[in-house]
Amino acid sequence: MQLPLFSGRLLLIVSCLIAVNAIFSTDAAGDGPPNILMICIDDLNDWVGCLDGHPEAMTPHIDALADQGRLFTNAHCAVTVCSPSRISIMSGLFASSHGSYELGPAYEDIEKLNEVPTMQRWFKDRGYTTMAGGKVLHHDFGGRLEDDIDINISKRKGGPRPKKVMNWPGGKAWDWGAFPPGDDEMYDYQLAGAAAEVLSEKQEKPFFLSVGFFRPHVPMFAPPKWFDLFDEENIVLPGAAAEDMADIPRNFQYKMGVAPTFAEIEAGGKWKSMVEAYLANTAFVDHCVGTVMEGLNHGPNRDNTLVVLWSDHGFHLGEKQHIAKRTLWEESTRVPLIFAGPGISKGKRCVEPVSLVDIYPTLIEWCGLEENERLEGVSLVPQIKEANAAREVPAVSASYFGNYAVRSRDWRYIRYANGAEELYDHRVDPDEQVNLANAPTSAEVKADLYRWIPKNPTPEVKPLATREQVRAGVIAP
Ligand SMILES: [Ca+2]
Ligand SMILES: [Ca+2]
Repeated sequence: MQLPLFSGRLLLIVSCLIAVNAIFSTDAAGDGPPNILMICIDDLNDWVGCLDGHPEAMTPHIDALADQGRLFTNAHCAVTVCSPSRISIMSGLFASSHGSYELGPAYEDIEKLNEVPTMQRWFKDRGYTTMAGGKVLHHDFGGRLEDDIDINISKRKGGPRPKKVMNWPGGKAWDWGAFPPGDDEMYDYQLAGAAAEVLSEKQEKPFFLSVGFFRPHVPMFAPPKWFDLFDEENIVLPGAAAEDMADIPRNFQYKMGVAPTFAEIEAGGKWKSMVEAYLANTAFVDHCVGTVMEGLNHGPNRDNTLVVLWSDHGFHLGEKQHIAKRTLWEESTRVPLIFAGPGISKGKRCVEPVSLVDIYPTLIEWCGLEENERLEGVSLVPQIKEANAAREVPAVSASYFGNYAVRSRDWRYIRYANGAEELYDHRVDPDEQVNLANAPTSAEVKADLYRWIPKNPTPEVKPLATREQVRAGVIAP
């Protein structure tokens, strides 16, 4: 049916245009609302120069970005594994609301998220062109989310890998080494080039570009030149004292079987080699960040683009006798989080505890978009404007159903599903070596932090298998 002039539909379009113009006019530069460049990194812990996690970390581009804007030095993921961490970031909800703690199911298959728009969708519905490439959501934007992204700039992620095992036989996931010969064969590097190209062009509408790098996630293959930066024999190893484990309660990490154990890596004589590979892969991904930033800084969008960089969770390389992720200690939860762009003062750091679920409400507030009332994070705009702005809410992380860590400015409190506890005072114990949970003087601080642990969480969408229940300490081995 042909619509008559000034029909309801046309009036709707006209009023939408007025609304969009109203947003445009709020921008000081008069160029419209800011674009968003979101750089997502996979499994990057605090081994970046600006977070002082490892003395040999070589991350000049991430450090430069931190110097340009606001580095959050006490930022933590919502769940310490890829898929649920990213679902929390993109939905703005904690796992206690969406119920995902493992690698599946995908966002679009989670019932509790049926009516919950991704942040990309929220921006798209308010006038933005959405572009994405690489690993943003763990399972990509599939099913009903397919339309959330207007333009896919690169779908490849993770590769390539050599035909033969180089250092660690671990099926598809595990292994590491100097491969392939050149950067241009790396999918992350190709993605960085595609993103830089997009950023070097003037876009008609404001854009939200999500760029998801896969390294330093395993398998840790990167070209030889990145390994050449480090000396395996003399590499600095993290602290991994066995006696540190003496005051830790029985918890799921005793039965963790997802990654090689620390004992296996050490017995295989591969600890130094693995630490070197992680540093080399991190240096490589930092180079990719630099390529993207060069595209932005030499293009027409530089003065009207907000950059946010995050990693989905941390990574152990021996600390607490553990390899990889999924624990509730600082190594697993702490991540780089940086906001930079016009209007953000340079080089000041925020030490308040913040969560990756805070990104969604922050971007909405910064860009002046309509609020999304479902969001469970707290906007970081006060801390972006003034690095010392106080904040009451701590960062809460989860691992498997019913296990939580609460990180305040000074403390980490961990409570496992079986009731076991840990408490660390970061003012004097940044490596979390002395568990104060049973000290009589800890009662007050524990009670204060316990308040933030979710009390009636949504049941897990994919119930734990028996093996995982054992791991989680819910049932006996
Ligand atoms: Ca990850
Ligand atoms: Ca200890």
